[in-house]
Amino acid sequence: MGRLIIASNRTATPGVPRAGGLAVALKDALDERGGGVWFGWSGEILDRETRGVRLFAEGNVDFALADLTQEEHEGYYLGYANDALWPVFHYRVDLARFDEGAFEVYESVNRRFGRLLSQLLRPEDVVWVHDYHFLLLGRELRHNGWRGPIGFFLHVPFPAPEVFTALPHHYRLAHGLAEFDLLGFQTKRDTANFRRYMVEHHGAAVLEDGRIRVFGRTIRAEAFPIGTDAEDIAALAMGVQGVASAQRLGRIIENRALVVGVDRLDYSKGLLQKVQAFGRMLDDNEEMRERVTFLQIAPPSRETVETYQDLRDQLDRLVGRINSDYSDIDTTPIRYLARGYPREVLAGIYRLARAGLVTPLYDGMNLVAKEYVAAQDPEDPGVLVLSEFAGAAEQLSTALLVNPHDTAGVAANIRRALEMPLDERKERWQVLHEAVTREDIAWWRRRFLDALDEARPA
Ligand code: GDG
Repeated sequence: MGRLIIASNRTATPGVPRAGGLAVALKDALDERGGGVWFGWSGEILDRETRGVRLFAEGNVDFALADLTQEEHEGYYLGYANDALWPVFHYRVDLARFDEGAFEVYESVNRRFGRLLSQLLRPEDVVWVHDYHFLLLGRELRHNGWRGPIGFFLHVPFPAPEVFTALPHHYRLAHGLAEFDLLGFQTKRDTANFRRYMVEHHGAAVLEDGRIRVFGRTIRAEAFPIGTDAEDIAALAMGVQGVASAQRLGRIIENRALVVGVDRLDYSKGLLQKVQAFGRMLDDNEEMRERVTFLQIAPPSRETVETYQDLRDQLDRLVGRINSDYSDIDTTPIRYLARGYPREVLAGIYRLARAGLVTPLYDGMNLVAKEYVAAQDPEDPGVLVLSEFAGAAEQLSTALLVNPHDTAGVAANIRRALEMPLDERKERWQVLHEAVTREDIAWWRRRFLDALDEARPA
């Protein structure tokens, strides 16, 4: 079996213990195959271009890291990936900026990284590219003569063709995507969008076995819903630190039921709508005001981008308004913390929370939903309130599924979650738990790599 070569914008940090999740899963994948390379951006931004990659060996895995110049960071990362692709892939064409220069830099970084990566490849290797930063990396590897298998996994949604085509360069991106042999998406919905886009805009033919014939190539596109490290989360929730954090919070909130949300501070996560819905629940249900408290953890991301600063300002104001309406000398309805916490603390809090409120406007998967399920006490599980627009909704159908734009509906479901009888909570949770533990992160990576081993270039 050849080595596994992973390419992702950011890699795990060589030599530093991993907290869990994707970083551990990909490192396990590399180890399981007897070694390989994890290639990506070092996180360094330099004044001028450096040639080549820096290699760090960790056991039989090499981390190969390349730096970006200031201009590359602005055009490729901030400009095209985060300011054009991220909003369009999350159905926010209104927030996208289509800057010709940024696209050119995106293309040139993919070209340079493709060249650097191709120098590390050996004939039997298998390449696995991750996410929207590297849509053109497959094409660049082919330009550099690579004929072996290349898989691609998209962590964010693939939007409906009517939205994807808003990207002025979608045609070029489509050509790039067709150079991968296997395209993995989070959901059936995303896979269908991709297939429809290829058929309607590029005259693709879908073969009997589901493969797609387009631009003279035959490729596979399938759903590989990403999972979480469910057993680890459960163990953390019951571990010393998890229990201690839950006890500490439990003392503060006394006998109030806890509703919890954990989201990066990003407009795709529907934070404003969620807080509005919680406020609406308090407006509509006087008796609940004494009985419930909402903890929203929202670590800031992309803080230099204006849209993210605006979101932060709006959220600060909205939470402030609701708290000033409903706080009392000894109570605060919403605890909103714009910072991150260790995984152990999150796991303990998930287990304490009577309801998990995961209501993105659009999300590739949403791992918080799965982590919340994994952390519950089987004898007294909390209820997951989940957006129907999170990829996770395809697997987690016994959650309380909500439309995050429907403020009254979300408010009603928060209440329903808090009042749900134990039998129903258990029944719903058992189905969710079965899905989350069976289709966990190890299952995801193995399924993808098995499919990639079968998908030889045609
Ligand atoms: C992208 C896609 C897809 C959050 N706050 C803290 C913290 N987290 C952890 C969560 C979870 C992860 O970060 C976030 O994952 P999500 O899936 O919720 O969302 P994105 O960051 O947008 O990820 C998404 C994912 O890729 C994987 O394919 O599911 O759809 O958008 O694991 O627990 N972790 C710690 N402290 C925090 O404060 N330690």
